[in-house]
Amino acid sequence: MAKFDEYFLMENEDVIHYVKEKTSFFNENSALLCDEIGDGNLNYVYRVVDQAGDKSVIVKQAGDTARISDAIKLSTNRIKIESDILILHGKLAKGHAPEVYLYDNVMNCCIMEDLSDHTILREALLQFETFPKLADHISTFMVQTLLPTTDVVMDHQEKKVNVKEYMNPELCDISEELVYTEPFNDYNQRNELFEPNKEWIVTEIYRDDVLRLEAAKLKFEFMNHAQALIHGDLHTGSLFVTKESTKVIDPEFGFYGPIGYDVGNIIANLTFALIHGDAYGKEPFVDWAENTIMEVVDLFNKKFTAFWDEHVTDEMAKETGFKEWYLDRVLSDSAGVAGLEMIRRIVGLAKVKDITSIEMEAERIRAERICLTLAKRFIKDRDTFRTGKDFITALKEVMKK
Ligand code: SR1
Ligand code: MG
Repeated sequence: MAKFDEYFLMENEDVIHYVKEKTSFFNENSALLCDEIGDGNLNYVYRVVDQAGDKSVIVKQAGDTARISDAIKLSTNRIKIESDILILHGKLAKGHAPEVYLYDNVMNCCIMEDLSDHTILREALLQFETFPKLADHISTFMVQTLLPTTDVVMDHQEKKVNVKEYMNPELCDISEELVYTEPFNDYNQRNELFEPNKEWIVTEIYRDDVLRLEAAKLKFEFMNHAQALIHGDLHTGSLFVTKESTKVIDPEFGFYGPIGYDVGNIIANLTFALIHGDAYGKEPFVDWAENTIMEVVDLFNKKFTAFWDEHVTDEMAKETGFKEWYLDRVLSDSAGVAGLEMIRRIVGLAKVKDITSIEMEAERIRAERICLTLAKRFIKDRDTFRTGKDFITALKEVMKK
C-alpha cells in the first residue's frame, strides 16, 4: 500500500487508504466508496463516502499540469494557498466556506467538508433555479473577506507580510494570459471562436484599439494593485448553494489584488446565467437574475460602507470623501473586470456552459453578441458604473438592440 510520504497523483483506491490513514473521520472498518467528481479546470476532486451512507468527505489534489490542458505545467503546492484561504474565509465570513480538516504539503491535497447537500450554482442556474438569498450572502461574503484584508482595516506591516505569503505567481500568470491578454489578440492561438460569430469577434474585439488599450490598463491594475486578499476566481462554478445557504469554494487563484476582480466576476457570471435564461425564453428567471445582479451591487455598496465605518483603522482613510473615492474606484474596477470576464469566457480558452450549451444557432449568436457588446461598455465606460441600476440599464439597452 502507498505510504503517502512521497507525492504521486492518487487513484480512487489510494484516496480511500489515504483518508483512513490520515484522519479518524471514518471508523477503521467502514466500507468506503470513492468517486472522482471534479469538473474544474485544474485539480482532481474525490468524494469519499461511508457505504453506511452517514459520512463523507472531499479530497482535493493538485496534479503537475492543469486538468484542462497538459500543456499548462503547474507546481503542485497551489493547494496550500487554497487551504489557507478557505480557513481564513471560514473565520471572516462565518458559514460561507467549507471546513478544512487537513492540508498535506507532501501529497499536495486537502481534506474538507463535503457539501453535496448543496449544488454548484452554475449548474442550478442552467436549470433556471433561483436563490432568493444569494445576493445577500455573496455581498456579505465579499465585504467580510475583502475589506478586513486591506490597509484600510489591517495593520500595514501585517498586510505586507500577507502580500508576500499569498504570492501566487503561476495562477496569476494564468489569469494574466487567459483574462487579460489572449482574448484580445489570440497570440497563443488557443481561442476557439464560435464559427458564425468569428468575423464579428475579429472586428469587434481583436480590431478594437480602444478596447485593447483599456484591457491593457486593467491588466496592469490586476498585476500591481495589492489591495486585498481576493478569491481570484469568484464565478458561479465556485459557489455551492441551497435556497438557504451559500458556500464559496476554490480560492486557489487567491492573491493580493484589486477588490473589483471578485465583484466583477460575480456580476459577469450572473449576467451569463441571465443571458442563458433569455435565450430559452425563461422570463421569471431572467427577472430574478436581473434583480439579483442589481442587489449584489447595491448590497455590496451598503455593506462595504457600513463595514468601513465600523472597522476603518488608517487615520488618513478617515478623511472626509476618501471612502467614497475608494469605493468608486472599486466599482469602476468591478465594471472593467465584469467586461473582461465576459469577453474571455466567450472568446478565450476557458468558456462557460451558460453560453456554449445554447443549442439554437441564432440564439447563441445573439447571446454572444449581447455579452460582448455589454462587456465593451463595461470596460470602456467603467467609471460610470456605480449602482445596480447602472449595470442593469446598460444590460437592458444592449438586449433591446
Ligand atoms: C487553465 S485554468 C482556466 C480557468 O479555470 C479556472 O477556473 C480559472 O477561471 C482559469 O482562468
Ligand atoms: Mg476553480
